[in-house]
Amino acid sequence: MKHNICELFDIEYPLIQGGMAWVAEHKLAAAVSNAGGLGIIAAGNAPVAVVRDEIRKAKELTKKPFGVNIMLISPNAAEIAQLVIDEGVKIVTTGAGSPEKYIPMWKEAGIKVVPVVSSVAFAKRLERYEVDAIIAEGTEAGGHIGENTTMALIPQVVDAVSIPVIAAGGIGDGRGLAAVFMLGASGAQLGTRFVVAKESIVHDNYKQRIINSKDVDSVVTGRSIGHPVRGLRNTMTRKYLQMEKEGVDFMELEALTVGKLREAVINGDVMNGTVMAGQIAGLIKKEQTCKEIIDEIMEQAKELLSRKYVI
Ligand code: TUI
Repeated sequence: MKHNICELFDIEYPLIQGGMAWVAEHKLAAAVSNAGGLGIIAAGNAPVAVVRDEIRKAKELTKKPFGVNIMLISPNAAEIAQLVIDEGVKIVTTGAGSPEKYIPMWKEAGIKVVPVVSSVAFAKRLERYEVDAIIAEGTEAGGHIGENTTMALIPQVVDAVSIPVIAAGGIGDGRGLAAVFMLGASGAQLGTRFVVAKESIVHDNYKQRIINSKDVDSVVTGRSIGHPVRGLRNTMTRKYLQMEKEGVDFMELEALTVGKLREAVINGDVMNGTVMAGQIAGLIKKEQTCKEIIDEIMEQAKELLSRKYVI
């Protein structure tokens, strides 16, 4: 294998937990890191003081490395970019925008920088900034997404850059991990599977909605306005899609979603809130601890990768 992300991040297994706003807080991140993966705290739109507190609490729960995800469209992104340096965070992942202006200060501070991208062009652009690895995310992922599928995106990004590529989007078990290794990835990032982890603070209604979902249950809202977001179908997505079809303007559609992720994740309103989840939700059948999830994925992937295939 070309790259070893376990060495890069000083972790045991090549598995990263996605930086999901509201979901990826310190307990989940610490549980993933303690189980040998790379736990991530998502800053989302949270104020700096909240993220600082999350980082400090995670440090109390684990001595293993963990990262912070910075959502670049957050109004607090610049302050959080500085906070991760002040708090001695070792790894930063970014999403929903370009981290270019922050990369020099993070590199200077010795932080490993790992942006999430959904296209080859953006991966190449960021490689020139000497990022340490790239997370290439397919359209199967939950939340804010690009157009390419993981199957098509990963080999193209792998061929275009010489840094490690971590695959995301549509990976939920050891078969997914083994498959993305075959595509040239050096590891995988999983979101939806960790939403239903025992250590996840997500409301039980949200977890049950994922556990009970089928392959066809996710929909993409906001495509027509250039802001595609994948989530599970409900009253909210039906209303959004109807308004989108009627050509309602960007601001009005955006207004419909304000505060709705929190409504579902924290308050459990899975009908009127935004239930972000990936296409792999249909595969997830039970709540498990992060350790059970990671051990199961690794065992399954190892068995598959040791098989002899007939060609
Ligand atoms: O960031 C994500 N997924 C997210 S962010 C998010 S926050 C939110 N969104 C809507 C409603 C409420 C909350 C939810 N899900 N994934 C990583 C990712 N980033 N995928 C694609 C990108 C991306 C998109 C545009 C990266 C860069 C980019 O533009 C860069 C440029 O400047 O061209």
